Amino acid sequence: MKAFLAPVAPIAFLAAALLAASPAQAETVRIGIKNFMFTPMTVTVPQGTTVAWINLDDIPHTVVEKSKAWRSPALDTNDTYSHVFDKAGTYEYFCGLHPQMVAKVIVTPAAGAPDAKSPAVKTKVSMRMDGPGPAIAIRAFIQ
Ligand SMILES: [Cu+2]
Repeated sequence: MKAFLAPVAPIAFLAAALLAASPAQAETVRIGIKNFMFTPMTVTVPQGTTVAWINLDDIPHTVVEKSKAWRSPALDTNDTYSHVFDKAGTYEYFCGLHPQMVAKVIVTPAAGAPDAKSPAVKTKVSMRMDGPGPAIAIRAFIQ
């Protein structure tokens, strides 16, 4: 038994080290898409949380932010889509294929978060609304 477990330890240590190195993405909250509903319909998470949606229906769904700041591709059964919420606020979203499917993510400010204190960083984070390209670049810059 020990022979099988031994190689796992260094990998677990590496995973723990990687998580520690990126505290802003330490937590992932999952939202199921089932019976044409996002479940739960409202989640409240601290800033920096990754939210992952999984489609549990037999038909495709998408996840689209209300102002279309971000959106998933069509998700087939068991497909997942993740978004990192690194700015506090309320984010309403819907399914682009079934617009009656609405839900929201409420992001609370993390204590000591850079954009809660520094106006300079706050300005940079707000540029995320420009589109996915700058969002990735700025996220990398902040981290
Ligand atoms: Cu849908």
